[in-house]
Amino acid sequence: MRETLHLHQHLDGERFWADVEAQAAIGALETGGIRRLALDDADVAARLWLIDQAGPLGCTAFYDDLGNVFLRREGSEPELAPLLIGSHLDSQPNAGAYDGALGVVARLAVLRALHDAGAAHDRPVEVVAWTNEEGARFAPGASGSSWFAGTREREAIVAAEDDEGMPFGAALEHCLARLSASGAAHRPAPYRPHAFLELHIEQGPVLESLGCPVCVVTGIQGVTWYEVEVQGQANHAGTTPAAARQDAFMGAHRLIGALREAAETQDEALRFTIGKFRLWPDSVNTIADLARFTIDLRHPDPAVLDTLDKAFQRLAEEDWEGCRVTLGVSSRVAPVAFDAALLEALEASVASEWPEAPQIVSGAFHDAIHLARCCPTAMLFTPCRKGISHHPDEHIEKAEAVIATRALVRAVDRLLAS
Ligand code: HGY
Ligand code: MN
Ligand code: MN
Repeated sequence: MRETLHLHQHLDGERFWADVEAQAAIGALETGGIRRLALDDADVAARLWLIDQAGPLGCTAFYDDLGNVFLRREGSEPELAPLLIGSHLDSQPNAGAYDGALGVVARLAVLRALHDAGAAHDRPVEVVAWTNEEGARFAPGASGSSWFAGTREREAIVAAEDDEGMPFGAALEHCLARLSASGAAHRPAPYRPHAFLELHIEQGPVLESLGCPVCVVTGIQGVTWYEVEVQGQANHAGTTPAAARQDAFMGAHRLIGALREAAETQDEALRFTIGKFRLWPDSVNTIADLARFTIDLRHPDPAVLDTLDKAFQRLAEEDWEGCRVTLGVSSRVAPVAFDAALLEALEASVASEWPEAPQIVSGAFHDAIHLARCCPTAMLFTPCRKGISHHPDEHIEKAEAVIATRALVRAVDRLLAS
């Protein structure tokens, strides 16, 4: 192992924060939040902004067949598998400015530190912004990273449609054309990184409650997404007697009550969320003939997710106001435990910044949940105020974000020296 480069001494906190604010302006809403839905114009603008940073840093910008954007800092041994660090730039519909983006900007700070230090290293370093981590516009999430890691096929991903019927594939073609026009090089095939690191906001209350600016994340809980359809019969709201109705709303309403009851049989670690609910024909005086809703189910123990999956499938087969129910799984990702050796390197880096930092299992999923299935992977968290996220009130403190980014720089330094 060679001497580390003391890269952390080259972290320019002011420049880092200027980048955080530059990113936050892309897709900014008047209400104070941001909206950068996967592959929309604001999301593409954020990627183009990242590509623009490559040249001055002596890096090369690439994009792949899923629109993942990479900045590569060459090493003296270019054939070595790169150390990959990254996160995502897309957001929820009415989001804060730090979920994902903080991680991408912190990586930029790593490249700036390497550049300012005139660092020589054998292994290439790559920064990546993954496509469609959130899954808010096109379900399921983590499209770019799951394809790159080999856990999902491109065909299935591009077939997804948004609520307006726009296919992922069409939005992707538009994005790839913009990335190509930017001068970034096209690199079709994924590769197997030497290791993957992700710094992300915690999106929970633990670190803030401890006054801790950074910690190691040891794994991510499991997550299953369902799409449920309740098919009834439209009819006149004023003339149709109760006994003659097949009311999709009432069927969905009762079914949701039963699903929730099944979920409540599990421990308080379970997370059961219905985030989308739509009715057709969506008219005040017509009985709904179709209800569609989603379920987001999470737990650290795969056995619990499996038990509830069976219970949900059984409930879907029962009669709900004479309607027909289909319950489909749009995403099922098992929990991951991150790589022990990588965690050790991260722990040492975090301890240099904050000796008494805790270790956390992430309640939110991240691109790292897929990368962990193709290379040694681990994460760092930094706090957000009151743990609020997926909301315009999402907030981070500059001083804490700089400490967390310095821990990331130390980890990269340590891994490049090993
Ligand atoms: O849903 C999640 O856990 C992530 O924020 N996309
Ligand atoms: Mn995120
Ligand atoms: Mn998110």
